[in-house]
Amino acid sequence: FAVTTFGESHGPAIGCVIDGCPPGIDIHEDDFRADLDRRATGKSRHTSQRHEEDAIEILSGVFEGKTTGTPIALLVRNTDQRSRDYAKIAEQFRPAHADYTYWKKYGIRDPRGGGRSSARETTMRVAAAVIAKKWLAQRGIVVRGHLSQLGEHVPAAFDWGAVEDNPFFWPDAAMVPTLETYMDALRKSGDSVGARVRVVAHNVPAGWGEPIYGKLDGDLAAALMSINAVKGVEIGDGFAAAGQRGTEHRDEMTPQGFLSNHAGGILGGISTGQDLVCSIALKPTSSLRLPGRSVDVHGNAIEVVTTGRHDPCVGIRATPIAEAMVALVLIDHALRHRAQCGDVGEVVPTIPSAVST
Ligand code: EPS
Repeated sequence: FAVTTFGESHGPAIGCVIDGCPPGIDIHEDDFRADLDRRATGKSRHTSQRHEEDAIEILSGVFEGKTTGTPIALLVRNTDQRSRDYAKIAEQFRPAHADYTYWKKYGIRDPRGGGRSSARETTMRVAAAVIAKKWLAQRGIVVRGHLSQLGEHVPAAFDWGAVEDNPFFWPDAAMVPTLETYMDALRKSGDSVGARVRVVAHNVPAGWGEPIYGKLDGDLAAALMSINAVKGVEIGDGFAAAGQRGTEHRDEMTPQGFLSNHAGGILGGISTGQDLVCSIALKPTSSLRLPGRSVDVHGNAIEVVTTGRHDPCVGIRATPIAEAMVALVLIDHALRHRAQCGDVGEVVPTIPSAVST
């Protein structure tokens, strides 16, 4: 299950091609709406106010509502792109933005909006993953995520039921007013802030992943790190493992199942049958109204001020994107496992105390 995307933020359209999708999956254009809306800009005052329709057109690989096994091409036409001042931006590098590295690598870039490096591109990852999530769900596998840190704020309580009821994907409903006030003040200040997103995949069978080249955690790390603005990936306890004792970190086993889940559901690059748990850290958005020192394409010292429609925290919209990357890796490994071992594996019972919230 291989996905590639194409398109620029202010070009005519963005799209993706999916190769190796199993045949016979029911897919209609309406199926994409929910996840694309979860990711979209302009759904609350706390995100970019660009209003895109994000309407999916299925160009190939689906006949009479079912995938045919041939390459699936999906297209979304950009409808709210505005690039009035890009001549100025074209000469400047925003500090902490990919403007600089694209220029250094290619010597040319599309400076309209974020061009190819815009988070707009993640629309198509989410779209591709709608198909992956559907196939996984038919096997009982549910991939879901939530924001687990917004700047200095972390949830004081946890309830999956709260996550979809606020614009932050925040699992603690009582804290939402605090976050609203925090984001309003941040937006007014012109600054931005980082965030952390956690994703859990429930009912992943034991056995997915290859022992060395193609470890499940290695592929997850690569996929999650490929999301714009991601600076860190953790599996299970992640970096906290560096300070733990073996007796604390190990997940003891009983005939009824694992007693804990510090591993995040992966040992030796292969899924254990525990819940798969991973987190990403996203950096603060680099497009800021507050002036920052930089250089232009000629090497002159300049001061950069970025106007336009930007997210004060890209992490707020990253939950569906992180879920999407996890789902894409999981379906790929499920199909590889089936090719080698003959089935998609068996779900291991987990005792309730080790089920991840
Ligand atoms: C983004 C900058 C803004 C956002 C965009 C993400 O777009 P641009 O400057 O390219 O017009 O609106 O988000 C989207 C359009 C989207 O659909 O996610 C950036 O720099 O990443």
